[in-house]
Amino acid sequence: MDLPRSSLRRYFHKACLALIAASSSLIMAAPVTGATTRVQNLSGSWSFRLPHSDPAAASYAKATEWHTAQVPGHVHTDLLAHQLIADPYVGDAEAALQWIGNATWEYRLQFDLDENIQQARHQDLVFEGIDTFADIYLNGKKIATTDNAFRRWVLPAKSLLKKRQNELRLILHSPIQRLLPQVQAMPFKLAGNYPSPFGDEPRDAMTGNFARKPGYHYGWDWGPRYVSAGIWRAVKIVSYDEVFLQDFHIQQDRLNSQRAELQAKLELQADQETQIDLDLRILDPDGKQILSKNVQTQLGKGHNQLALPLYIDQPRRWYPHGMGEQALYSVRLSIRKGKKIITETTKRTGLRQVELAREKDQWGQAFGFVINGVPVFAKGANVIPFDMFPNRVKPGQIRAILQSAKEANMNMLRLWGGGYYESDAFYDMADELGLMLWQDFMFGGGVVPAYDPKFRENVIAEAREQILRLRSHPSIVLWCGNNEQETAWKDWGIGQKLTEANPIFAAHVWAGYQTLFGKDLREQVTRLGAGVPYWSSSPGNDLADRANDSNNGDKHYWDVWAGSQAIESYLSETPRFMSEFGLQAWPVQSTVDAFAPRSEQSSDSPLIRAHQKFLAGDGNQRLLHYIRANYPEPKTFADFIYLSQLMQAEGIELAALHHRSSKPRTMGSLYWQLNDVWPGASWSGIDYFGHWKALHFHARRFFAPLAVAALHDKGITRISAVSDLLQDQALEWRLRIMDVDGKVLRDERLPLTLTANSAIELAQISDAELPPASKADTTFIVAELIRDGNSIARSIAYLQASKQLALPDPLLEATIVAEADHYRLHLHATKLARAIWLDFGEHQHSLSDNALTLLPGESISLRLDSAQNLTTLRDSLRIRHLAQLQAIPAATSH
Ligand code: BMA
Repeated sequence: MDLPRSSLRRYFHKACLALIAASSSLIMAAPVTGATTRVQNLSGSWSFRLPHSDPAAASYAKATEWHTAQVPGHVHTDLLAHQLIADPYVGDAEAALQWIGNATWEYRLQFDLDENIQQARHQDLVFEGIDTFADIYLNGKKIATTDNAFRRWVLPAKSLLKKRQNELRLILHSPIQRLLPQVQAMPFKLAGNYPSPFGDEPRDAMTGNFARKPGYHYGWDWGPRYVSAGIWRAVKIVSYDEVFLQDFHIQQDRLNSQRAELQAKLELQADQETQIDLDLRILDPDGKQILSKNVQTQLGKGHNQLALPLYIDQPRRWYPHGMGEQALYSVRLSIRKGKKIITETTKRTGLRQVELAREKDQWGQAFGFVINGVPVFAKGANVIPFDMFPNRVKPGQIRAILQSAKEANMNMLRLWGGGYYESDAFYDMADELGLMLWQDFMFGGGVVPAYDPKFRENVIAEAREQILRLRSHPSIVLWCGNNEQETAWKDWGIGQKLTEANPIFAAHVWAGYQTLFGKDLREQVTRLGAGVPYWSSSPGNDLADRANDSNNGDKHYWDVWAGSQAIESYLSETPRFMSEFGLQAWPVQSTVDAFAPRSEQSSDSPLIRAHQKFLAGDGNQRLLHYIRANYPEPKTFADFIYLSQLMQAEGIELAALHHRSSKPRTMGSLYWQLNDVWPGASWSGIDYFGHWKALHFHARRFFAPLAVAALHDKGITRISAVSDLLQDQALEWRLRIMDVDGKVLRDERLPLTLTANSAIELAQISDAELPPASKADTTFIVAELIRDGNSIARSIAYLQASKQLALPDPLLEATIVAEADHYRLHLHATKLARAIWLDFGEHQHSLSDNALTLLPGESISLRLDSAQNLTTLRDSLRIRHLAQLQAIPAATSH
């Protein structure tokens, strides 16, 4: 939806310039460069070693020598770079690498001060992130101790810095060893997450919940345990003279299609009273300057807050993709003192309003997002970290995955709380791509010592810094206290068990929880979060009695998978907003090949099991349980990969289509999970290397703006049409009842006016009323939406489980032809070709579609991109489909 942007009128309201001089307090410095504010980057040639005094030194003597280190980085990746350890992602390296998390590490940098900062009046050493417990020494003097991987550390260093030969040294303590004594001393323990199976930490004294460090480092049910340490974000010296810009923010006071009322808010530190010139320019989303203004103002000594009102008439508002444009304005600020530039910086932001709809209605209490006044059904997935070692994540890797999310018609991602607050690049891309973000604070599960005021203070400082860093991003639409901590306490027996053991301590723990997640974090978000709503826990109902309630608030639904219930149970669960549900699958063959040789690929081989992390049971058995319920038995590991992906894709599709059909009762469907942290089995739709599993191809169809759902359950096929578009659609819908050989038993088309932003049930067809010639094992129902004569959405319902279908050989014909700069793959099926999967062995390629079903007599033409020549592609094309596993012995089917 393009908004009118003619007659832009704007002005700068000088009269309302507010100037408040307050007392001086050290606020985290914004990363501003240029002019008298200058930055020396201290990333680069660091060294690291295992100190000789560490108990591990005797066994790992080579690591006690100084080796070059990468900063930002992690000790695991530094050790790997020097081949001091095996690749943590290959084979079953994990157990043998646990000593690293129990050791102390020393990092060192020698440096000269850049010439242009030597005379600066202020020289601050800034660490953007340290994982986690460090003592920092500058030129032999201890200048700080750190205890939170999610915070920045700004350390005034002028008095210690020399022109030449400075030495910066960090001792990084083992997070386990640092916390273990205090945890072991507790008479009653707090429930943690996943105990280590490797013996590096006692199972009854888990330390992870006490550390402000990425929770997933301690092992999760989709990733390995690598309790890493490192200087994981940039290090620099920020120098300045008499005035320093600490924060710059564009506050949105009022916004509608007519007008945006904004304020440019500045926080400045001044050594003494002084006069400065501010130059502010606003560039519209096309980069055209729409405002330029100079203001002269007086700063008081110490901390100064400035508020400069701004107005934009007929603003272009930011929308999630699919609803409108991703309009982004840039505000350029230049601060001068006389002729001298103090600092120059640019802030990019989008103008949008976000509300969390919480109406009480006939079902309970709603949970849904309203953007610029328009209710939006959230479609997407949960995001986990992109790597065990964040320094390895390149912007291109993030972009490929976020782009894939957009391509699959997702409009929301939930950044789950067991990882870390993402890089600026991540949020910039989400703004550009129109992906709404549900941002958890970093609490992944279990119970934290929120009753400890020092712990809370540390979290509040972290929250404040992160909110200030991220509040300009229009993509962020929710701040959420934590993942699953409330439901764990209330529903998983954790609260009850502790109450039985020690009611006073339990009450203390719960009171701490309520203070941190009910009050402290809410206050920070309300005060600093630029109008973004706060939600105390997912799943939850904002601290109401019941935490994971289908009628109120958001829901995590794990009866399917964790509870082993049938996939059809998804159809009996109609939440207000489904923020987690999931099914596992193995990644594509080439990804499995990256960590295990073919000879080791079987569902119970040690290497395969090392990459199957589901810990609450046997993951491969759970996969087999779900495959066996619906599909033929896998005979080879390749079958297992194919069938696990098919089961995952069809299961999630069933749930997501049910959620979408239940709009407006249900207003979101975020499956678990979008991406992977390493190559292995998991709930992801995209694997570690960025390859789409069958699920992601399905997601592009089941999340399409216009969709049709034919959902068969208990002898009835319910057909619904869904539209996320904001205009009514004049369509037709087509219903066919046909068999696997192509015989059509019924074919009807009806006109359909699909109301904007709605879902409607079109028909209910019971098996009993199907045409007499129908047979349960060969007949199926095809529902389609038709626009201008073309099928734009399709859903197929089978009358019984796939393994009971009599699928014929579809007589597939495939041809590949070369076109200008790519290839085309033509496929034709004479009979029903169910669940086709195309690949080219080890040859890298990209196909415009995959994981598809062709109706009898149907053809499709796919774009194929590959660096390989035509002959190689023709020779290496492998086509899988379901009938192969049912008709032909599987051993010969791949
Ligand atoms: C959810 C998440 C994760 C977990 C996933 C799969 O509850 O919050 O903690 O990885 O389940 O079990």
